[in-house]
Amino acid sequence: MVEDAGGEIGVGEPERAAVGRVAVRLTLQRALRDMGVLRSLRTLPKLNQVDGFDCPSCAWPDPAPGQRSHAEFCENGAKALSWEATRDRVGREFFAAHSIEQLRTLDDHELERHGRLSEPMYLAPGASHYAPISWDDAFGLCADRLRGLSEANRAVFYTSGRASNEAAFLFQLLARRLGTNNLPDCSNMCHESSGAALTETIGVGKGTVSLADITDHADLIIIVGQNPGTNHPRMLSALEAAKRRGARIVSANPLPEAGLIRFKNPQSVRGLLGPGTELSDRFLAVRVNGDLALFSGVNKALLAMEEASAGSVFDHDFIEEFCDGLDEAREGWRELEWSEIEAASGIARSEIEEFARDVVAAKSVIVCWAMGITQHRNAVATIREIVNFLLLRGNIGRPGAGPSPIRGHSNVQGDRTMGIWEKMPDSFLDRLRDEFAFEPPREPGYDTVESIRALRDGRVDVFIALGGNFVAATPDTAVTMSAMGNCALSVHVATKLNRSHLYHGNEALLLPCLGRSERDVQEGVEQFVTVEDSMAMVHASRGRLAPGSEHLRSEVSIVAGLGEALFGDDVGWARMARDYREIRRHIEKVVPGFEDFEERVAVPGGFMLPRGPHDSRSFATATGRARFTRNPLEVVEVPEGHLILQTIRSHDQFNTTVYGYGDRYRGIDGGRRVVFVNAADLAARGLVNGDTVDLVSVWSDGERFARGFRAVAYPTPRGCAAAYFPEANVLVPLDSTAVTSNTPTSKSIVIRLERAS
Ligand SMILES: Nc1nc2c(c(=O)[nH]1)N[C@H]1C(S)=C(S)[C@@H](COP(=O)(O)OP(=O)(O)OC[C@H]3O[C@@H](n4cnc5c(=O)[nH]c(N)nc54)[C@H](O)[C@@H]3O)O[C@H]1N2
Ligand SMILES: Nc1nc2c(c(=O)[nH]1)N[C@H]1C(S)=C(S)[C@@H](COP(=O)(O)OP(=O)(O)OC[C@H]3O[C@@H](n4cnc5c(=O)[nH]c(N)nc54)[C@H](O)[C@@H]3O)O[C@H]1N2
Ligand SMILES: [Mo]
Repeated sequence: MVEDAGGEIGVGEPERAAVGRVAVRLTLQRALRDMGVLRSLRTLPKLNQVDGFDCPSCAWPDPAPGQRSHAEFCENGAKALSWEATRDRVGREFFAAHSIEQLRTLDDHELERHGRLSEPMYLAPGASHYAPISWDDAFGLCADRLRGLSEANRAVFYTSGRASNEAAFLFQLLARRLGTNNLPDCSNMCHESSGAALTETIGVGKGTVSLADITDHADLIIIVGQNPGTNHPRMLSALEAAKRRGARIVSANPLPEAGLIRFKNPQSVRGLLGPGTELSDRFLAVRVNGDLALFSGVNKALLAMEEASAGSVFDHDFIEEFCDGLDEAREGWRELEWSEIEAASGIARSEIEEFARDVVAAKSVIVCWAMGITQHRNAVATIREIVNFLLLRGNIGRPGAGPSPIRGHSNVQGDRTMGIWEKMPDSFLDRLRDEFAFEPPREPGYDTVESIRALRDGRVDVFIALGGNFVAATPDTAVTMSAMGNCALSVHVATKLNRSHLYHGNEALLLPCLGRSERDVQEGVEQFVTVEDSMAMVHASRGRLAPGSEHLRSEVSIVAGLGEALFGDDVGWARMARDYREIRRHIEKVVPGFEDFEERVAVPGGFMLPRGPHDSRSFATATGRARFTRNPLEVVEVPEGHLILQTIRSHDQFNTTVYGYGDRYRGIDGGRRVVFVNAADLAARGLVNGDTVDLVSVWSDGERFARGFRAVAYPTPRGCAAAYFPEANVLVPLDSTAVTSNTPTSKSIVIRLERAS
């Protein structure tokens, strides 16, 4: 366990409104501190502009080109940018001065704070320090170890969602050319459950709405399991626009998040000086893991209204023409008891019925969700039930309606589109074969959890990561850390030093790459890359700053360099790395929806990928229809005296990147080892606000400990608790995953509190 260097933890009142003047001031302070005046002026105005670069923070879409403001970014986007564009560097002197052992004692904030990685580094077997290596030697060494594998499946290729489409496409090509589908990615821990449920029920693993559906058309927007004020701040402007024209918002969350309550838009006088905009019209304090019960309850209430009103609630024309499976689903709602729904959701029947009346009063409804829904054992069932809810009233494939999973990393959706998935369909693999004239492997590869098991059991020799922080982001930290030690070589393509670089294989490589904000010039010609946002818009991104060091290479050129060292010029690696248009020409042939890629991405704002349900109400499911499903109410059993713990992001982090020790909206300051618990639950254990406790998670294979947390009395339902990711990841058992999607259950861990010894 690493103590954080935050010091004394301060606890104040949680805030009731998000953004406002404080956010604007803090944004500028942070940018000036990390980047200085010139870099701030050169970068901030280019964030999310058509001639600029895609914000490296979240995947929220950009408004149409004419409608963008001059400052199309948020406090947390600016933090992500300043963090990347910092003037500090981690070079050979830094590594010579710090052993791996010393670096392991630093917390996540300190590790990254030292600055950008600035040259390739190599850790020899048994060595205590990373030492410089040339790019050619690094590629040669990696190719040599890959060539020496007894079989291709002993290599794993991990991707984090910041990689561009071009880099991701090359990375999957490299893995498949080698002969493996072992392509785990952060999505396995993120929206995999959404992809699984949506593909089964509507035939496409993505959301079906666009930004205008939210801003201009929806009558009711439901936000569940998502904290937009922190994680998708620009969403608040869209919600404000929706409210202005009379839309209603219902949100369901175990925590009263500031960004769900009130928004003070920094772009408007009313927001800066006035009271701001009230956001949620109805706030449901659902229990952690209670959403399957909540949506089953609303659907049951809608069914009762339908029957009481002689069939005026459901959209019969839509159901008749486009759906199947309603009879079975209806049976499920009939059999479900209200007492079970109330117990599991923590919401009274009367309130669920009122919510159902909001729904019937709305012509068009959108449901937005994020990790509060996807990281549970019953996640896929919950999302299928959300689809049922939308289908009942034909809320899909028309303006202002549909499912909207709000994606995490800025290009996580695009990486999937490009083939970063351990089980891409045969149709994709066939086109890959035809385009590059080799036979790609067909057997499914390892996802994230399977990769950890394979590492643990000695079935992996080479682990290569295109970004991310595998060791810290994955569950069961102690297991993962020791599993990494079993491989022969670990390789990380990264911008900043992190924990994964310190829990390495027998030898290790650190390959430093350009960030989004940096100019990418290949053989004298400036290149751009492309990304896809949460709502399937594909657009160009061009960095503006000079590269952080002369040794940095683009992700594309690193992956192509590995490819060439390994295979020579079989598929034209060098050509693709010289001119990214070559990669886009291949993407056009292999990935559906990218016809005339180069021309269409040249249009300011880019283009929207086809999505059957959105474009023409066509559903590419097993039956060719949108599918109602029956989802029995299964919830996590919490034994007497225990709590159900969810792990969340503070306002001052991006996943495992910790910008600082505060969490302004929740009133926390100066440290991250806190656990939020209902005051009555503390009292019931003889504890008070401010006590130091150990968190003990309970699983069939034994107990796991996270020690030394400050208990914070907080307004969350009885029986629920919350702590920050990644500090709490030690508590998540590797085998505790969602049914079907295999996503770790980071939002429902059974724990007990013990007074710290
Ligand atoms: N600034 C910043 N932006 C980010 C990120 C970041 O770390 N920092 N991360 C990016 C990534 S990769 C992702 S995936 C997204 C994550 O975006 P979010 O999903 O908003 O992130 P979390 O902090 O995990 O918050 C989950 C929310 O769900 C609620 N919740 C937890 N359990 C339940 C439940 O059982 N039911 C319901 N209804 N609610 C529940 C929590 O109280 C919390 O409000 O954000 C992206 N954007
Ligand atoms: N307990 C718990 N665990 C979780 C979650 C949770 O809610 N609770 N959330 C899960 C989710 S939703 C996600 S998406 C995963 C995130 O898992 P990852 O994507 O693996 O982790 P990140 O923290 O986003 O990765 C940060 C690192 O990425 C590198 N990096 C930053 N920018 C770039 C770049 O442009 N290129 C390259 N090559 N590298 C770059 C830096 O070195 C930085 O240290 O974590 C998951 N883990
Ligand atoms: Mo994510």
